Amino acid sequence: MTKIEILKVLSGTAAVLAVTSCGADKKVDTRYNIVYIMTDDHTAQMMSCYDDSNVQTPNLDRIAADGVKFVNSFVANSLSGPSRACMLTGKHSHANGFTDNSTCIFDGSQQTMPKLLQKAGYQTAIVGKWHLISLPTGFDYWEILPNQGDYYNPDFITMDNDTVRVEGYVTNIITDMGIDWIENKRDKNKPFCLFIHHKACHRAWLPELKYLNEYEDRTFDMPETFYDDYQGRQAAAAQEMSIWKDMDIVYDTKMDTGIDTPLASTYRYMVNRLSPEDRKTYHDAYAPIIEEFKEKNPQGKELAEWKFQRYMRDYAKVVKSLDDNVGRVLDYLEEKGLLDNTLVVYTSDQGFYMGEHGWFDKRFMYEESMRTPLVMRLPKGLKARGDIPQMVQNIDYAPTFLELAGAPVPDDIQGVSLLPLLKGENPADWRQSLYYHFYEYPAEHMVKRHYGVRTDRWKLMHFYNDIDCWELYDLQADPHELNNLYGKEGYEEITAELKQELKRLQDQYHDPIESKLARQGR
Ligand code: SGN
Ligand code: CA
Repeated sequence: MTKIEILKVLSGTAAVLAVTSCGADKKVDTRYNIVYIMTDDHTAQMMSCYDDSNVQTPNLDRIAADGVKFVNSFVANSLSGPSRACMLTGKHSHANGFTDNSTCIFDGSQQTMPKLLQKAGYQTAIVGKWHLISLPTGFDYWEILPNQGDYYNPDFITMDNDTVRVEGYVTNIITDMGIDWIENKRDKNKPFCLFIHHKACHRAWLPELKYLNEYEDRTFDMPETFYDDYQGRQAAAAQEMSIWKDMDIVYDTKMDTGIDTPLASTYRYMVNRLSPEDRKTYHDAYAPIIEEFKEKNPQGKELAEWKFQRYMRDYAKVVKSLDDNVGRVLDYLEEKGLLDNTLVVYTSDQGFYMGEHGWFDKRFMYEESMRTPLVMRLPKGLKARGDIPQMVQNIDYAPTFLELAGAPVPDDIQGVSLLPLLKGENPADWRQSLYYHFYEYPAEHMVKRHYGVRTDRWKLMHFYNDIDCWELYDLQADPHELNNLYGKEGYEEITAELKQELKRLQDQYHDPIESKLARQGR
């Protein structure tokens, strides 16, 4: 038997390739593996290592406990497709071309991080939600949900472009597919990067049957901004994502009394995917709640608060299955002896409103949706532990994974590698501001187009298109972003500084928005 030599070296900023020879002709590449788990719409308020007032997520917390928790983690454009494109390319939306969910098709011929990993000798795979319209490129294996996918007995698009229905609950199935790829489908001589992209916890929050009754005795605390009046914030006043006004009573809160609402037929289609037996279990769970709802017939604020509780409970149930499944991945990696050599990343495609400002959904550059959870379990050799305070963004994942793989990071990648932070370093020149740009308007939820800059303390935003409004917040004095300081006396200097910083970022990232607006006379 030939002795296996392991030559893992962390030199300078890059993890250097290690090859173990195992016999004369067989080479095993022992560079770090990457398991990237991304959920949909899972927000930090519903993850106990960030906020334990609503739910417990012991498995997600395990990742942070054995590694790091980024406490200032943000997206560049708070929407699914755009966020995924930022992550894959390491570039802002205008640069990767996927600016919104409704008009874009991802150009799969462009440079992406999975392609660069493949070039560096990695095996790559993605299972679950894709949402970029064109089929995946840069993956040795993929199996994806069509568009948003379904919670119950979902369809998947396979690599031979077939659509197959898989029996079961979507979060369990996607996890099974990920584990199956690691166990049975990859080339075990190569390091791998697996993307497990969950549908959970996207609207309309359909729980796994075994958790239908979970959280039903819980009354969640209402956020203090639930009855926000949007004073001084025109774009916030114009949105259509209010729990009270916009949540569909059948689709979102599952009160199917037989009435027709705009989304009732979509709801029935989703539930009818269950087998007759499972459908009965489902309806039996909601039947007493429907009865109580009919009896109480809540109106006004009572209805708003009732909808809030329903929303929180169903969302929490969906998170519970998700947490279980993240635990399954961690247990599997541990059992196979892979954990010490694997970076496990957990994040979401954006944050979400859990009643703050009275809302569900995301899109705005306000904190709840610009933020996204980000925790990492670190492999041996990466020494950081605990909270990481630096501002990071989803364009940073691509350069991080490339650097970890010892692959070159192309100059046109706009994100910054997080590897120094994972090594426990405190780089003196870390970024002091973040750029954000949201485009999907006019569209569902009617959040106006806007871009802006966020620093440690300040946020400046410009809402444009059919509106021309600026907002300025002091995040220290006003963490809930209720008091728009733009144009108020005493804030001229900070406004000018932030406008300059915004221009610097737009120049750095080559976002043409200012010149476009100038041409339109704005
Ligand atoms: C669907 C949802 C919206 C949600 C978008 C985008 N409506 O269209 O509420 O904002 O997805 O979400 S639904 O009636 O289909 O549920 S994203 O996370 O995929 O960007
Ligand atoms: Ca999402």
